[in-house]
Order: sequence, then C-alpha cells, then structure tokens
Amino acid sequence: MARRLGEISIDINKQVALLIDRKGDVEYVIVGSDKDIFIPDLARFRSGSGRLKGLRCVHTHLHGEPLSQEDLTDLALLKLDLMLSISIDAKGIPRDLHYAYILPQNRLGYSWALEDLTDIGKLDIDFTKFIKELEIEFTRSGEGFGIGKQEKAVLVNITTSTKEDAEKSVHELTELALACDLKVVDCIIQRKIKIDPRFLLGKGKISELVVRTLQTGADLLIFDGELTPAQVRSLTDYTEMKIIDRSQLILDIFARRAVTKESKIQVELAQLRYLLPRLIRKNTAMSRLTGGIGGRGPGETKLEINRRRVRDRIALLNRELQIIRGHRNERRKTRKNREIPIISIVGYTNAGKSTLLNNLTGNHLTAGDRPFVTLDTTSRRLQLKNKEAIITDTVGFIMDLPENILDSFATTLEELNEAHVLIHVADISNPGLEDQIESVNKILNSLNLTEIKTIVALNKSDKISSEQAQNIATKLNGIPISAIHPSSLFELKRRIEDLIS
Ligand SMILES: Nc1nc2c(ncn2[C@@H]2O[C@H](COP(=O)(O)OP(=O)(O)OP(=O)(O)O)[C@@H](O)[C@H]2O)c(=O)[nH]1
Ligand SMILES: [Mg+2]
Repeated sequence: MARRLGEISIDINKQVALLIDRKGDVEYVIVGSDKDIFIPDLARFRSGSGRLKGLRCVHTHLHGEPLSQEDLTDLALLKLDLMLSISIDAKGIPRDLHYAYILPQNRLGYSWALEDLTDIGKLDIDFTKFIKELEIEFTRSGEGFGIGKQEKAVLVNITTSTKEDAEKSVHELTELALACDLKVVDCIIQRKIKIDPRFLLGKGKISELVVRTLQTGADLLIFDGELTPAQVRSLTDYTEMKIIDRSQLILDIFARRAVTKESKIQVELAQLRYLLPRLIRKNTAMSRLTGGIGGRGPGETKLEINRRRVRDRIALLNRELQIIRGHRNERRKTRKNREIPIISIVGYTNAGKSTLLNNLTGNHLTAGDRPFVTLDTTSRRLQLKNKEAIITDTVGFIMDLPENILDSFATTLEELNEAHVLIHVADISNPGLEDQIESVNKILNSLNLTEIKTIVALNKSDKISSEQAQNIATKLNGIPISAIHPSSLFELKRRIEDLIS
C-alpha cells in the first residue's frame, strides 16, 4: 500500500493520506498539496473523555521532511491513534518513516512520542496490541475514566495581567468548581499580550490543552472569565470538549443552592437570561443545516418556538416574583411603622456573614466553608443595650458577579436601601482581602448604597496574629472580629449602637 501511495503521490505531486480504523479499513482518502493535508471533520467517530479516535493517519511526504508541527497538532486535536508519514523519493519509492502518538503522561515535558525509522522495511509494530496497551495506560493515568461519577475539569485562565492575579483568580475558580462537585485535575494559566478573540489561545496551546485532557481523563474545560456564545462554539468545535465559563459555573452553584421559591425563581431567571442569546446563536447554525435559503426550515421554526417559550417563561417567573415580593413588602411596611432600625450584613461570599448573624442573635442559619451558601435574605431580631434592631443576612458577592445574577437579584438587593447601617464583612485572612473589599464596594456602588453608614468588619482575625490584624484594621479603617468567638464582637456591637442611636 505504501508503494502504491508513493506512485500516486509522485504522479500528482501531492501528499496522499489514508485514515485507517482499528479493523484496518480505510475510512478516508485525502489528497493534499505537496506540503500538507487537510483532515475533514471527524465528529462522527467515537471519542469520549480520555479516549482516542480509533483512526490513524498514514500519509506521504514528498520532500524528505519529518512530521510537521501541523501533523502533530492534528494528532493532538483530533485525538488520532497515530500520525505517520512516509517519505517518498523522486521515483516514488518509500524511504524513511516517521510516526508519533500521544503519551498517556507527559515524558520529559513532551506530550507525544516521536519515532523515526530510516527504512520502511524495518517497521515492525503489532498495531492492535500497541493501541490496546496505549489505551490501557490512558485509563490508568486518568484514574479510570467513566467509573467515578464525579466529573473532572481542567481549568484554563488566559490573562493579560500579572501571574499573581491569575493565580488568585484560578484559586477562586477552583473553589467554585469544588462547590459544583467537580474534581479539578489540572490548571493551565497562559499570559498573553493580546488575546485571540476567536479561540483565546494559540493553536499550539490548544493542542497541548487537549492532550492534557486526554492524559487526565478530564470531561470538561472551564474557562476563567466569561466567554461569548461564539467563543464557546468555536472552542467546542475545535476541541470536541465540553466547554463552560466562570459565569456558568456560578449559575450552576446558585441553582444547586437555591432553597426558597423566591431564590429558585431568581436563579432560573438568571439561567434563562444567560441562555437566550445563546439560543439565538445556535439558531443560525441550525437554519443552515435544516432550512433552505430564505425559507423557514423545520429546525428554525422549532427554535423560534424555543425562544418564544423562554421569553414566556421569563415573563411568567417575573409575575410570580412580583406576587412573592408583594407579601414581603407588607411585612416590611409594618416594620417601618414601628421604626425599628435595620442593619444589613453584606460582603464577599464565604467571608462569614451568616456566622456573624448567628453569633450576634443566637440563631442557626446555615454557614459553610463553600461559596454561596446563603442565597436568601433572612432577617432576625437583634437585641442591643437599650434598643431592638432587625439584622439581615444577604447573598454573598464575588468578583465580576455575572450580570444575569445581579439583574435577577436586583430587587432583593434593592431592599438594602432601607438599611440604616451596613456591616461589610471581609475575610482578613484571605490574600485577596483588598481586591474583595473593592469588588464588594463596586457592587454597592452600582446599587447606589454608598450613602448608608458602613462598618467594615474584618472577620476571621483568629487566623492571623493580633498584631497583623491590628495593622490591617488601621490601614483599612475596620474592626477586627472573629465571628466564631462572640467575645470578639464587643467593639462591633458598640459601633452599631453608636450609629443607630
Ligand atoms: N476561622 C474562622 N472561620 C470562620 C469565622 N467566621 C466564619 N468562619 C467560617 O467561614 C466559613 C464561611 O462562613 P459563612 O458564615 O457561611 O460565610 P458567608 O459569608 O455567609 O458565606 P456565603 O453565604 O456562602 O456567601 C464557614 O466555614 C465558617 O465556619 C471566623 O471568625 N474564624
Ligand atoms: Mg451565608
């Protein structure tokens, strides 16, 4: 077959390639140029997580060159079993031979193995045995893909800012992924001067990424940041992987945590708003497949209906929210008539807001070392020296809170307007403390809440030395507290009393 390929290649002065399956059947014959080949879409062939495509590419090279960078990129991106080139001499006779395959684990920094043979006659592999053993090794390095229920994720951060910022951001993304019950198997950070608008990464980096997902048996890639619908599509097409972004991850956590009717509706609204522009995008691709030019294909009609359904659902949910809020407004009015001061706790997620409310009031709201435990606003009575107040716990904030979430929770958060005092709780032990305070302030600013008297409570000060805590408190003009030690709340209570009397 190699001889025949050589004759044809010389005749037409073009590379010729065969894609051969595991049974040895030729699935494709591809004619390229004299320097390269273009492999068609192989989406119909198998390739689950951590699995190879089941196809090997055997092709001719006309100028005695070894495997090209593009050959190796194809190997990785298409998850081919093997990429093999045969050099053809001027008479079309096969001479030396090069092949490469993806390694189950990086070896000496390389993600693939390259083999060169000076003579095609020396080629001696039992391919069936070879590929079986390779896949067994993949299974092992991916710790048995498909067996555990927990999905595995590779995190990807592409940034134009500093390495430290990227690392902090990835650390937070890891927490978010854990909160979604995902297992983080790898993190990739790439700093760039300019980010490619279509794929975000260079081709070489993407193929490296795909190899890493193969090696670790990962099921999905999570991009740190928000991807446009077009980016999700081109990345999905290119890598054949499930791609999600940070916003989607946050939406997912909210969906898992929502307990009350109100928060469930708010989260569903946020999800639908996130989905809507993406549905429209899919529509164009669909109509290309199903509809004729200018005509309304069946697929298009169906998606029109889907879009209308989404809009109808959004309208319905909005009406339900109105009703729920009506009830709450009543309650709030009675409170207002009695002129009870309201203190609202705000702050970054996981800062200890619920723990603080519990210890100030002797309540038992759910607290936990995960982001977004609290989604609902809860009010409790707070007995001060000679006054009674209402204290409320709210949903936590996060850097770059997705717009859809902020919109959906806007009305809940507007209630903060009625607060006489805000307690801004921040985690003093977190290396990102100042960034977190700033992003909370940004959100407070966008909600027009900067006029309200605010106390900065620097929580978890038990985790650092008291000297350190005092220094930070002076610098940021806050009160160090430890919500788990009620005895540390004395100063905070005194300040609250001062502000509401
Ligand atoms: N060491 C220490 N841990 C604390 C302190 N306050 C809270 N924590 C812990 O921090 C974690 C988060 O506390 P929560 O009260 O749930 O935080 P939150 O701000 O309500 O978080 P979300 O509702 O998820 O946004 C929990 O595991 C608490 O036990 C503290 O003063 N010191
Ligand atoms: Mg909470």
